[in-house]
Amino acid sequence: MDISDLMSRLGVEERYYTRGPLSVTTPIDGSELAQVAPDDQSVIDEKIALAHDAFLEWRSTPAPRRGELVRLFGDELRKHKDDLGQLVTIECGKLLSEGLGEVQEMIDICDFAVGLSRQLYGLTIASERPGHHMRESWHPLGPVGIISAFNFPVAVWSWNAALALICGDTCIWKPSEKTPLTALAVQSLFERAASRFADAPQHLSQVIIGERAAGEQMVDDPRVALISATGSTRMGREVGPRVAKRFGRVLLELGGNNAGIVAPSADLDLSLRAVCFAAAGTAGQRCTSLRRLFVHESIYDSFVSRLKAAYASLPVGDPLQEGVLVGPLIDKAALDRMHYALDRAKAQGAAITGGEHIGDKGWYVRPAIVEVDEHDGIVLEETFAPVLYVMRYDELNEAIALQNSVPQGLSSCIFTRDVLEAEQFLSATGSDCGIANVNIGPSGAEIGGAFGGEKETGGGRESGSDAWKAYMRRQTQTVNYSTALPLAQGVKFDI
Ligand code: UN1
Repeated sequence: MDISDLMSRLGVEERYYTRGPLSVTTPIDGSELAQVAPDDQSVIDEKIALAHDAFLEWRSTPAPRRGELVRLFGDELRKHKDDLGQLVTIECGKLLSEGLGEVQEMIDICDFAVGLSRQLYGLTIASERPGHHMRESWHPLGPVGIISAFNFPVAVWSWNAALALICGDTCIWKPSEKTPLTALAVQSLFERAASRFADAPQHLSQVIIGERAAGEQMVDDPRVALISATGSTRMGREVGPRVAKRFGRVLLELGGNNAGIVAPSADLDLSLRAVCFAAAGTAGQRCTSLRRLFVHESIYDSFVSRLKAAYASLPVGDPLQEGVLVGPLIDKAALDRMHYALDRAKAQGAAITGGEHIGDKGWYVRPAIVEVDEHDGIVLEETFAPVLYVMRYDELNEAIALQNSVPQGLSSCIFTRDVLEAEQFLSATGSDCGIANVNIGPSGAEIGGAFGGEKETGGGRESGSDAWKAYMRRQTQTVNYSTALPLAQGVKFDI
């Protein structure tokens, strides 16, 4: 596939993607798209130094001015939405509407960040001492290292970068080695925006191209104040302790094993569509993809047979083609992991529908429905593929307990028209996930909410709400505007 026109419209010079030992392929047909050169240790060191120097300047640019840069970047994204969206599809294999949707998500978070740049509110606090004034202020933190995954190659970076930039931080991005081209394109658009911003320091945002060692170098560097890492729990388990060792900050958004409950009163047409999108959409490669489904036994047989029929008719194929709903898996390793999961399920006595490898180019599969009796074994693991484990339930409490009984805690949902059930699901004794939805699948979140989850999902929150606070440092300030020196808690120290 020739991407040179696309890359040139996105402003990426040929030398960045036509030479180097790292081959970039498209999952659409497995062909090579480009070759990129990894940054060596000294280049990475230099980029971190530049990000640190840029931070020292950027932190004193007023926040609403910083917002102006993000606004200009949002303009570039609007102008290049079609090209960047197409490149996302070519590089990671999601549907074209999803590639475009991802760029839309970037535009949305830019808009959000621009507004936020005038709302980085602190607090005033009532002091117990006369003539004293207490307040809490938020200050820029430092360079932020962003690790992103192949499945959302640009949107997840933008959640972090747009907030970090308006918070006065600078960014260093280590994209997935499977998707460096979209990162180079975004970097080029960002540089265009920065060139239109009077007095922007250079090097506010940079990309590191490389494999695992490149990420490790960034993670271990004490100049990088925050590491925001999105990806597998395995990756987070390595990143977390490494950053903790140097007392850096982490924001982890890791794996999910997201469940849905279809209750007796559910709108079954709506539930069916939602389940198909959430479990088979994006070829099951969202961290929020639906992986486990609990269906009430009174509707199980009719609902699951409709689900199987819908699955059998899902158009699988080239994600650039109109009408296709399921694109390819990212690579052969993903296909192997899917087959491994299905083999284990079979060994557990599951009944499997679908799951076949389709065609001889790219890594296409028929999404699989796996009916299991026991909520155990492979069902407790996240497999990044369209595998949906389906189980019966009798009592809502029991379904909620099972949904919560996995190590991950990202997203969850219930389909019901019974307000008591819906509220129970959302209550303190309901879903234990960071995201809980009613009559919506677990995936496809908007940027306005805080995004992330509990337990092995890592606890971090990105994107909306007050997630910005992770990118700033909090300072408690006390000012004595009297001539006396009263001590807190009534302590006496008269000299
Ligand atoms: C991810 O899969 O890493 O909720 C992020 C969603 C998207 C983000 C997913 N907005 O599906």
